[in-house]
Amino acid sequence: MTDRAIATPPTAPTPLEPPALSPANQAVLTQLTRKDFVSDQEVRWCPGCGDYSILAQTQKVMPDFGYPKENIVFISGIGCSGRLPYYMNTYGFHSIHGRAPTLATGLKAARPDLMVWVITGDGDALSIGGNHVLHSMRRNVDIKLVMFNNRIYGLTKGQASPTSELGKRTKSTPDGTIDHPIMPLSVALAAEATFVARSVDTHTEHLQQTLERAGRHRGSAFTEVLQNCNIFNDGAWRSFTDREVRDDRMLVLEHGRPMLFGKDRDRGIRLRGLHPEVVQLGVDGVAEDDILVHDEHAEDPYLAFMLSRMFFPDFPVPVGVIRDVERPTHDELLSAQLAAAVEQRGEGDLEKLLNGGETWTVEPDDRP
Ligand SMILES: Cc1ncc(C[n+]2csc(CCOP(=O)(O)OP(=O)(O)O)c2C)c(N)n1
Ligand code: SF4
Repeated sequence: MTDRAIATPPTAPTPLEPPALSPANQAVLTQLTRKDFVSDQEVRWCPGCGDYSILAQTQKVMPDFGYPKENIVFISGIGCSGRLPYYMNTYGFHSIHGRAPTLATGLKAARPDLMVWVITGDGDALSIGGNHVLHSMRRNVDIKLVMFNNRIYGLTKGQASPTSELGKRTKSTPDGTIDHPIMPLSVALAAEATFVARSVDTHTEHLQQTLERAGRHRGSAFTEVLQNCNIFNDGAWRSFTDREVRDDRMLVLEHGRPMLFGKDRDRGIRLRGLHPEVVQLGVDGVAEDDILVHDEHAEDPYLAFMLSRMFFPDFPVPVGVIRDVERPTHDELLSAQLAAAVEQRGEGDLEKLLNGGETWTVEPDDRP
């Protein structure tokens, strides 16, 4: 083995801990409320947009984390969702299209003590920024990525997005889109995100709890929020999120509890071979013991992937935490590797590296 042998990575990340503060600053922190996270900027979303609710819930959960405002950063790409950092009274970047995870990766590598949130849309995250989202997740960068999914490009006035349904007529697809839509949660799981969840803009209590869970996760946290763009795609999720139908058409996941749903919690999800099926308790001898029990910490992602594929009208739409597992984070691995390199080879010298002798000349004869 050479001295460059693969280092043993630290086992599991420590839960996200706020930075150590003096008692005086700690006292100030405990008094923070939602209002402290509201900036003085005028909110410029269309009246009735689902973004308002996501902003309000985000501001509401912030004091719970015990982080000073100065240690929290919101980074966005381009789109209506991209305006959110202006409205948070924290540090923030409104970056370029699809690149928020990239900026967040750099920031987290340089300042692991910061709590970093990435705000993105379905187009920003899955189309323009698909590559960047993918790699931030597989690296387990400690960022909380919240993707507002309105199934449309809002800011550019209603073109089809990667989550638009097949056949959807939009300004960019006047005869209906011919592209199969992406399931964002499946993408996040395939990309190895260590936390994957879904909530809805109008289900405010559930959204608040989900953001709180995402915020406490150490590692790459992907949260899809089903959001209504009332101007260009009104009612995209209404068929299963409306108050009158949601109990029957949504499955609220809880760790360790059977996957039951319905107003009377009398329907559930059972596994038949490799496929889920909806069953009715008491019919054909189905009992609660037959119903799948949700395990968000399962090491293998198979059932989580199954949940990520379930959708209305064939299935109730799962919401809540689909997966929450531990893996060393990117910044932990990077810090450990840097420390080991310095110990073995001493402090680096950038000047020496740049002016080092390892250069070569390409001769005309070398060309193929
Ligand atoms: C490189 C690049 N491509 C395209 C655009 C145009 N553009 C701006 S916002 C946007 C779509 C945003 O949609 P989404 O991410 O779903 O966010 P929403 O506005 O719906 O919140 C596009 C295509 C751009 N600004 N830069
Ligand atoms: S265009 Fe749609 S997503 Fe954008 S602010 Fe207006 S309602 Fe919201």
